[in-house]
Amino acid sequence: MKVGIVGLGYVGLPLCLRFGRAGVEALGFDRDEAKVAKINRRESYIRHIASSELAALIDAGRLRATADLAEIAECQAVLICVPTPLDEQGRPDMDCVFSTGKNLAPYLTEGMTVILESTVYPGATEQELRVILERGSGKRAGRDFSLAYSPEREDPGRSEVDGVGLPKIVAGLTPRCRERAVEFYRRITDQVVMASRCREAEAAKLLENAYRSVNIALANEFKLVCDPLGIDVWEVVELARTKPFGFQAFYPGPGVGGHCIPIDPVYLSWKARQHGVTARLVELAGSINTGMPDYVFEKTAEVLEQAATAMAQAKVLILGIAYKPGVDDDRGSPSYRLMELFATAGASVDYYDPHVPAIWAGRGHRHLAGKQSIGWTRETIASYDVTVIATDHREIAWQELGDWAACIVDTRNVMEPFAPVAGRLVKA
Ligand code: SAJ
Repeated sequence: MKVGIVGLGYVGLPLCLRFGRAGVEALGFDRDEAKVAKINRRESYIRHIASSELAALIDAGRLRATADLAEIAECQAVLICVPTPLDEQGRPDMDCVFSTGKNLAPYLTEGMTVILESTVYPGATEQELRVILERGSGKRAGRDFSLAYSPEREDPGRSEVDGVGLPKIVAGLTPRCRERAVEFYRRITDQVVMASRCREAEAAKLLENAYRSVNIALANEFKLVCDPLGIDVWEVVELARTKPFGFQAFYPGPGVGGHCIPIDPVYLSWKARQHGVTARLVELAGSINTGMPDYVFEKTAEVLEQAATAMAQAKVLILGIAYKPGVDDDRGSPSYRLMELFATAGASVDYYDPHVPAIWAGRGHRHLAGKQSIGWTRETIASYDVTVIATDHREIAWQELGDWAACIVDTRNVMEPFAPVAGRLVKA
């Protein structure tokens, strides 16, 4: 059995490994020739995937990467795991999915199974991708080839979640299409969950992540309310989570980053508006989360003012650029918004992140491109008027920070045990 996987990122590459480990030949496709070359050189570019894992499968002839989609013709199934970001106007950007469909359609063969894994709005598989594949192949979905949808369930940064124990939702254009897709997934997971149609499966993925966005926004709103009331919102969450049922703890933060939670709910609300419905709660949650960096900036400005430090003369350190602890991924990180706010206000801003040595030019923050993480020394840390903790990476020496930093704004409630001198720690 040979499976093609298009898109070798944090979803596609682990899938290649899972199929390879299950004895299926995995052929990875990516338009980025540098990624293809790295994989074939047995070099992993994903933190939680060891190069030795690639090497073992490549040497066993069960993993290979290529940029040539024509090789799809050798596969019995092809899984599409390409990004579905937002465009400049904040609308769903389906270009990767549609161009992948258009480019692979000429190589579809009789009996092949095409499975979309990317997070999309409901209807994308049955109404849009299907048409692109049929037009480009001259074949009929559901008759000449099978078409299915199965939302990706990768959790960046938790490498032990290797997909075997994770239930996998699978839907098909027809029951036969679904059966064909299930045959492939049963090779890599013991829990397949049948969806009746693609649109329910597409919507389930969006509900999973809108649920997180809304609950994170609720925690953030509680922070905005508790602060003027002099209430410690983190203690409130800890107390509430003693309720063993009907409550799941979420925590306030400096904003919501990554390529799932800030984005997926917009695929839902955008589609809803196309059908005359406004997903008000989903949209409001997104705006609350988006506004958190501004709140942290304001709180820090107050701290500088109390220390009689003019913003234009202030030296500010942002601790953590990655969007969450334990990952080196900075996509959509609220830390970038924070840095921009301080820079616009005239302060000089640096960052420290053990996982992000330098800011990559492609991140859309051109003026920050190339900026490097500072070194971790007493002198350097002490030289900043204020340090804003944005991402609480486990590896950071919090006691040293507490001893060295002049003033700390803690958005992750990580500093309390390291008890900096009173008045030098503000939670925000
Ligand atoms: N965040 C908070 N407070 C919280 C939880 C998260 O401020 O209580 C922030 C994080 O700092 C981060 C952002 O929200 O900036 C997103 O955090 P996340 O924990 O949701 O992490 P993601 O974006 O990696 O979400 C992934 C998702 N996986 C997929 O989409 C397949 C999500 O469905 C998972 O539930 C999540 O990982 C997880 O459980 O960690």
